[in-house]
Amino acid sequence: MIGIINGPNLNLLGKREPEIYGSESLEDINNWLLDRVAALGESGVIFVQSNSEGEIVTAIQEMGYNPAVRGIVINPGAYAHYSIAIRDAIASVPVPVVEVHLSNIHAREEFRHRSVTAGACRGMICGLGKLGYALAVESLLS
Ligand code: CA2
Repeated sequence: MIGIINGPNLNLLGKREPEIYGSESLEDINNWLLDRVAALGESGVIFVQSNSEGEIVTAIQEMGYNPAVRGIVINPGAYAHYSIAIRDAIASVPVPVVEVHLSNIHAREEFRHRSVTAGACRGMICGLGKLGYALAVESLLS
């Protein structure tokens, strides 16, 4: 089982700013990812999207202490840039976590250059669009 967490505003994917985030919806990306995960021999995926910091912390804790979960992929959205609570939650769970950003946060506004959550993760992928989620899953299963 793999957990996929998407943070604030990612439910709007495909509706605005396609030049930055692409034209696919989060549901499109999640369906594409399900096939990619199945191709890697792992059938179970838990998807969570939340606009709320506390709900994301709870999702990390629940997935992170679920013995069936082999790893978590998280796109914390803008919380990556300032949420110590999400960083602490990532640091506190025994399962590996990989952070993903659709856009290259280093090529954007300066306030997006720093991720406070990435330092608690096994690794971080940014700028590769939806492929980043699949590569993150592959790394967690390998
Ligand atoms: O590149 C990413 O994946 C981000 O995590 C996306 C966040 C942003 O705050 C991070 O700096 C980088 C924002 C997601 C907002 O998504 C939207 C999608 C469609 C329309 C408007 C916002």
